[in-house]
Amino acid sequence: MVSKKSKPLVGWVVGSASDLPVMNKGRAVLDKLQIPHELIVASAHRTPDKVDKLARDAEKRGWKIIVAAAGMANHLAGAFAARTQLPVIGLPVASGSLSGLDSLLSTVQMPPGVPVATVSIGSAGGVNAAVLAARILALNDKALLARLDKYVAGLGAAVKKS
Ligand code: RP5
Repeated sequence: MVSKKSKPLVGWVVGSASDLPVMNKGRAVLDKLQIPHELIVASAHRTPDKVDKLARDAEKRGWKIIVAAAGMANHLAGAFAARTQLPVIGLPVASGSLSGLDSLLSTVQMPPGVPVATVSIGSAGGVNAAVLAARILALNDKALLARLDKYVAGLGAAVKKS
């Protein structure tokens, strides 16, 4: 995304193609902030070898942060956090009969030493995953910090209008 030449700074992995619509708002924020990213479908349980390879190649691909989004008791974010020292943001998706509670718990309840920064369930969480990724990247990127400030100021303006 952003430019075909720029390496993706964020690897956004989803557990199933059926989860893709929930990702749109968050990915739109990354686009707005001009953060190059790539979207990949991979499941910790159904394509474990693909997840393993992605995690091990993450830094080679240019990724600085991983967003892992999936529904049910998915363990996708934890599978990445177990294999790389990159920060992992977990995004629970409400795709099962427990409306995302299963996903939330399997994402957030990590054992000590293997953190997953977990955001809220669904598209609002997707937006927060993108903004959190931007905040981490902005630690070393003043231009991005300026874009982030502008984005946050826009949020305030939206509240005033309503
Ligand atoms: C999870 O199982 C996926 O992330 C998805 O949310 C859920 C159902 O997957 P599909 O049956 O739609 O592929 O692993």
